[in-house]
Amino acid sequence: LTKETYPSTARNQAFARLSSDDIGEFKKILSDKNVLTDATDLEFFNEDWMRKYRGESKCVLKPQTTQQVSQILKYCNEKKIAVVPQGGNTGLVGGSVPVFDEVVLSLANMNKIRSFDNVSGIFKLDAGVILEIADQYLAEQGYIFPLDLGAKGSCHVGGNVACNAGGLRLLRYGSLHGSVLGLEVVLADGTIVDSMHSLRKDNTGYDTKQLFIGSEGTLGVITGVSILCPARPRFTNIAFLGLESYEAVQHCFTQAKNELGEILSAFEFMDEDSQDLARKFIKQTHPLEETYPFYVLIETSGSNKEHDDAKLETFLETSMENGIVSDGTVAQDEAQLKTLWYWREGVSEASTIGGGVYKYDVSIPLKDLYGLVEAARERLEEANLIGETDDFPVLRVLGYGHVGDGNLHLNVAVRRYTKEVEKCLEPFVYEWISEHHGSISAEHGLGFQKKNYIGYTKTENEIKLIKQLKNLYDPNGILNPYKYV
Ligand code: FAD
Ligand code: 2HG
Ligand code: ZN
Repeated sequence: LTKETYPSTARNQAFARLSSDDIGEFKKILSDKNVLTDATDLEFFNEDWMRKYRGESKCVLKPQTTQQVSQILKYCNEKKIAVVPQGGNTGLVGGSVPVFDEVVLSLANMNKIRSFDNVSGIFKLDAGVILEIADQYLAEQGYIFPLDLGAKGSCHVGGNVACNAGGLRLLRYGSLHGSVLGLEVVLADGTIVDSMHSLRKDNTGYDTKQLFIGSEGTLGVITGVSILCPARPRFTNIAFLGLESYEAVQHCFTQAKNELGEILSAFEFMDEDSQDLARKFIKQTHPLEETYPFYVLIETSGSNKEHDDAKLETFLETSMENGIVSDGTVAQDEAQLKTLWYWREGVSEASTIGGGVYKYDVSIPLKDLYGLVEAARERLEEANLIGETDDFPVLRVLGYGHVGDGNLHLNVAVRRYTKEVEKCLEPFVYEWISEHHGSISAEHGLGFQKKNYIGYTKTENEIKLIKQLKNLYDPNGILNPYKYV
């Protein structure tokens, strides 16, 4: 985004500007090498994954222990120094980077696995462990992390919990609000709240950890996570299907639930525009020879190969016979499994191919879900903003996502960011969602991008409660300011 298109916000002058004394204090708490002030070292931490939002932080702190996080926050709270907690910096709503000169508190050096109980499946780890590393550790023990997403190679489990990430297997393992059993959190004033429990059931009053799940760094810094992990399924199948209509996608979902039952572990969809950009980005032969208006990726996971294969075969035969599915392919080995997943997971990155992208991660009741993509496309066409040549700012409107969870990713791929495109899409998209009883954020959070739009989903009294909680836990407002609270 350029100055002209960056959302307008003013620096809060109540926050102190960082002095050399402050840097000296940070160096006393951490070792010199964990206090970054060199401009080149700061670049990664100041800019988000989409290279869309950029801050001007002069200092990144990389604590190695919870005690150090506590000392840093206590100091910053007393001095009124604003702080942005940061995990792997893969968030997609501009929440993980500073807006002005906030200090970045990176959890990257808090990356130790604390314990794993291979009877109960309860896993305790530092917040800065990379999701894929956590899952690889579990794989060796016959278990699986109950969350998977395209950014697994960089995102942190603490970052996942902080934005209540959903991902590719929520359909099977549910939300982090269910699987997280406990957290270790440091509050703005440095207080350490330890609830790293190993209990599935605990009804002793308010479940305070839930407040931090999805709080996006505005209420406290998560330093430890205790999470219940399921046994790793031994056999996985993937089917990649072509369908003629969104109606057929919905029928296909009903049929998959009925016929695949307990082995269904993912149900994802992509439209042809999203696959067309993926073709240009991936530069390999598409899994299906012909093009279709819609594609569905189905994953099954179970413990008995013959049983799972037979179920999938019956499902495919029936859905082709009754015309729900027009064409399809099934992965024959591990390599094909990964390739087929890539045609779905790769769409997020492919959407940036033109130069920029407006991303809307939304929940909408299933019957209306694709209607938003059609409405956005029509509106951009009417405004003469979309076309095949460089004269038009918009390249393509894509619809894909976790349709099994009612979660659509509407991506408007652009050649350049312009006020015209933004005005055409916002608040139109949010109004449309509100009218159709959806949520303006399904799984990515609100961050900086959606900070002015929370009212399209939450009621006035809900917002009041959020503000009251923020004032209680962080009265100086030092944690992740300028974002949604
Ligand atoms: P960051 O981006 O660093 O931070 C995200 C937010 O959490 C920020 O507000 C930050 O301040 C806060 N935060 C981070 N760590 C902490 C902490 N320890 N304590 C307190 N606050 C903290 N999301 C989904 O839900 N589903 C998907 O399928 C999905 N796929 C993705 C695919 C790609 C290719 C990419 C780039 C992103 C995807 N995302 C998805 C977005 C997503 O939210 C994340 O990738 C992930 O959950 C963020 O983790 P992170 O460690 O990178 O957090
Ligand atoms: C996905 O499901 C991610 O691929 C990213 O949540 C979606 O980039 C997006 O809009
Ligand atoms: Zn997603």
